[in-house]
Amino acid sequence: MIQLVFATNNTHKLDEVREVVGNKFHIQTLADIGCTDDIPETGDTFEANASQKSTYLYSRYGCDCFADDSGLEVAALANEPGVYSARYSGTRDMEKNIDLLLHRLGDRPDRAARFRTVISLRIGDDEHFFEGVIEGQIGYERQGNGGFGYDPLFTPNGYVKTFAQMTPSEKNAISHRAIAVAKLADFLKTKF
Ligand code: ITT
Repeated sequence: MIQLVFATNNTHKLDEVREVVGNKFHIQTLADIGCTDDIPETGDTFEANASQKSTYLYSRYGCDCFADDSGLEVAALANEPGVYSARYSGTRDMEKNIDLLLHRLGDRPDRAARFRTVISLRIGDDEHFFEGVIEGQIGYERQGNGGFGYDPLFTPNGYVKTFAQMTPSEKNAISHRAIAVAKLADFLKTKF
C-alpha cells in the first residue's frame, strides 16, 4: 500500500484526512518519522505554504509526503484571515481569533466566506497540487462544539448547521479538505 507522511502538527486535520482516505493509502505522522521540527511557513499564499511544508519534509527526510495549507477567506474583509487564519490575532488562541473576526465583521449583512485548502503532494522530485473550496456564511456568534478552528462560525451554503454542529462524517462529506483529499486519492489511484 502507498505510504505518505502528512506534514502537519494539527491533529484535527490528521483525523479528518484519515477518515476521508479510509484504507486507500496509509498515512504516517511526523511523529512516526521522528520529526519534531517547527516546519517553516512564511509564504503569502496557500500554495506557497503547502509547498514550503512538503518540500521541507521531503528535502530533510526524503519521504513521499503531502502538506495542507488552509484557511478562511471572508469576502467583506478582503479575504482575511486567509493565510493568517491560524494566527489572525497574533496568537494561535482560537477564542481570540474568532473574537477578532466577529469584531471586524461587526453587524455587516454581507457575511459570505469560503474555506480553502491547498494540498502539495511530493512524490520523489515531482510536486502536484490539489485544491478544495466550500462557500458559506459567517454567523453572528459561535454555534456548536465540534470540529476545530473557525468551524463554530461557518455554515456552508445550503445547510442550516455550522461545521461545528455537524458530526465528523457530515463535515467530511462536504468540506474543503475532503474535496482536496478526494482529488489527491483519485490522483494516487491513477498513478499507482
Ligand atoms: P499545520 O500547518 O501544522 O498543518 P495549522 O493549524 O497551522 O497546522 P494552517 O497553517 O493550514 O494549519 O492554518 C489553518 C488554520 O485555518 C487553522 O489553524 C484553522 O484556524 C483554520 N482552518 C483550516 N481548516 C479549517 C477547518 O476545516 N475548519 C475550521 N478552521 C479551519
